[in-house]
Amino acid sequence: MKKITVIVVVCLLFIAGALYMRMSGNPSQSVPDQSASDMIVVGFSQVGAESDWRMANTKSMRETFTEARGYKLLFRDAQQKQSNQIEAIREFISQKVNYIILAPVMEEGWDPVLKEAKDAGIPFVIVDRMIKTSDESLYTSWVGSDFRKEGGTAMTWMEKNFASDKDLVIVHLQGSRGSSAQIGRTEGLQAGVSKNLGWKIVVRDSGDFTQVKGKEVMARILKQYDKIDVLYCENDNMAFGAMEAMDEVGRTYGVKGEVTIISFDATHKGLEETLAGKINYNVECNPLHGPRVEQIIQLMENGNTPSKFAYVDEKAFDAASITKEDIDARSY
Ligand code: GZL
Repeated sequence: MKKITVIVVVCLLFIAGALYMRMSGNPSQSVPDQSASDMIVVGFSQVGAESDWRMANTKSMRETFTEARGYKLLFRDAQQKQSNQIEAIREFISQKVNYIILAPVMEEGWDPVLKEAKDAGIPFVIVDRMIKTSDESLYTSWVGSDFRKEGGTAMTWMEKNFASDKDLVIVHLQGSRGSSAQIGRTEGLQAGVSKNLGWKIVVRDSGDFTQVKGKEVMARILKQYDKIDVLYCENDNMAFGAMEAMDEVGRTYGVKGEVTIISFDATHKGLEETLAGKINYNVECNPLHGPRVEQIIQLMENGNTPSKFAYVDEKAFDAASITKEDIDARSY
């Protein structure tokens, strides 16, 4: 009798153990990797999570490079630090990924690590912002925005709405200094100001593309300038912060206010504020790069050479004409 009891207890313990292992998802119990070797391994070094635009960009890349679609994505968030991006790229090289994708936080300082990737025979795709390099062969392809053109679009709108000789007090909130987005949008404003002699940039400071910094910088500027005609803000999140700062001291802005706001990105929230008349003009910067980068990778997978540069089409939205349908029609 005793022997049977022991056997039954042992069997029950074994079944319980097996059930536990299965429930806990222990890898040794999970389904073996389906042809893991067939997966295209993509290492993606992302700038960070500093803005709504960046989150939309990350979402587009994550939705594109999924295992169900044949990819293994190694995603690294650099928290807006180039040193973290360089470390991530070296990790990708050591892991022998098939492709390295870089959204560079700034333009300078990439050649050494690009060379290491080239020496390892790993194709390099740059996305969003641009890099400065002494050897264009160090990367295969770039897809992103024409930031100088975005700034020019904003100037065209300003010239339609402000006479060239009108005395304009302009406050300039720049993005992360040294990034292509900041460099191009700043060049656009600079070109407009040098053409329209009444326009004056009275102060320029960086909000690093974040809402918190944008608010902090604008709060300081509001103490120094009791008359501001235009806020030229290099992305929506800094504009949101600047609006908070103006609300706190009772300064008005937008279509019915003192300060005309020009912003960039045309994120969902940015367009809602434009529809509400709080942002006067919003220049789109399209973040949906996932499919574009995949197209480049697929070309290379099939032995073809992708074009070196691909600019995305972008538009702009005026508070005077934007509709709710314009916003509802967009995927971010
Ligand atoms: C632009 C992108 C910029 C956005 C910001 O392509 O690099 O970085 O304008 C983001 O919102 O932080």
